[in-house]
Amino acid sequence: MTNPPDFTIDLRSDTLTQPTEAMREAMARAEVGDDVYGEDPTVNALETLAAERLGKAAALFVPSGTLGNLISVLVHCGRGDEMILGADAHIFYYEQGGAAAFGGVQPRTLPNEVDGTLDLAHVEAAIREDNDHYPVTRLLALENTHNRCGGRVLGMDYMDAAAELAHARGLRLHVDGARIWNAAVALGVSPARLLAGADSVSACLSKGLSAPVGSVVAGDADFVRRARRLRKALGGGMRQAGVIAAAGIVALEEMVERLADDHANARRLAEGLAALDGVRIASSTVQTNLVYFDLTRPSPDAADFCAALERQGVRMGATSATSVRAVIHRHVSAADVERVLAIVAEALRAAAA
Ligand code: TLP
Repeated sequence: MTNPPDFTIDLRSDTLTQPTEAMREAMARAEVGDDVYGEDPTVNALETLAAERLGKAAALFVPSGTLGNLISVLVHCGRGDEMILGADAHIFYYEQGGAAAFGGVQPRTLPNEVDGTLDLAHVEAAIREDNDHYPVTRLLALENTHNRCGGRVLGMDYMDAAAELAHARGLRLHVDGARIWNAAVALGVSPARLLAGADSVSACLSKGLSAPVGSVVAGDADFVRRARRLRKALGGGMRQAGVIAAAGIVALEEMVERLADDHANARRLAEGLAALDGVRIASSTVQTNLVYFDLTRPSPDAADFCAALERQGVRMGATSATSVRAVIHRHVSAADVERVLAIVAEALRAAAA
């Protein structure tokens, strides 16, 4: 029996990031009030800052990305309305069908292209005509960066074209921008510009930006007024939430630019993986901090492979029988990436032996 390793490099998600010292200090000194009365100055400051960064008139602090998406969809759609989104969208794939369960919203899924986009000709064809048989199509939802499509970035021209199509046909555009900060850094544009055509966005503070809790949703004043009512109805009114909003302010002010380091480490990981026998990855498609790769041999399956890595101190997530996700974040250094590559190479050798 070999001893368990005395380190863990945890690549399961960027949600694992811990608050920084600056966040903890800001949390300790945060001025607070009852946010359900709109009287928490720190929450108000975060919402003002987030609205500005996202280029919208107003923003609302919410406990999670899942709640941010749910609230946004329910503001835009009534019961029986239809939303168009990708079959690999987080909203469709990972949110327990919340919009259908709690809002009676029918998802109309289209296949995601490998780059995370939806073919706009398919979108156009999926928009319902006015007909008594049909539901009313109200919403197009995009995801940027796209998680299940490998953290791919939807570019500015595509975002603009999607917004133009949606608006020309009377639809709203919601963006699940859990990692919109990564998309903006990768493109070298502001999130506000990237989201210029979006009617709403849900953006996470607690992923690569390292805040302990929270997301923001942003849109026009009417959207945010209705979102605030829904947040309360869904149990998301949080009273002295300035204690956590304080960390969100630090996240927006100090933690966005450094995402470029995560992207560089992710690229290095992808290139190293591409050189290994038993792995398939199109490393040139790794644009941000998510690295998905496939195992090319039937055995072990991805879950067993991850279990073997974990015994060597590396944690990744199996996303299907053959595919694995590794997420780069603030607690993963360039040296850690090299260590991970050596451990993966060894696990593959051991599996092939
Ligand atoms: N994603 C999580 C898991 O749920 C898969 C992760 O580890 O990546 N939108 C996108 C695109 C997301 O990736 C996530 C979280 C969410 C929304 C939901 O955010 P939370 O976890 O704050 O509800």
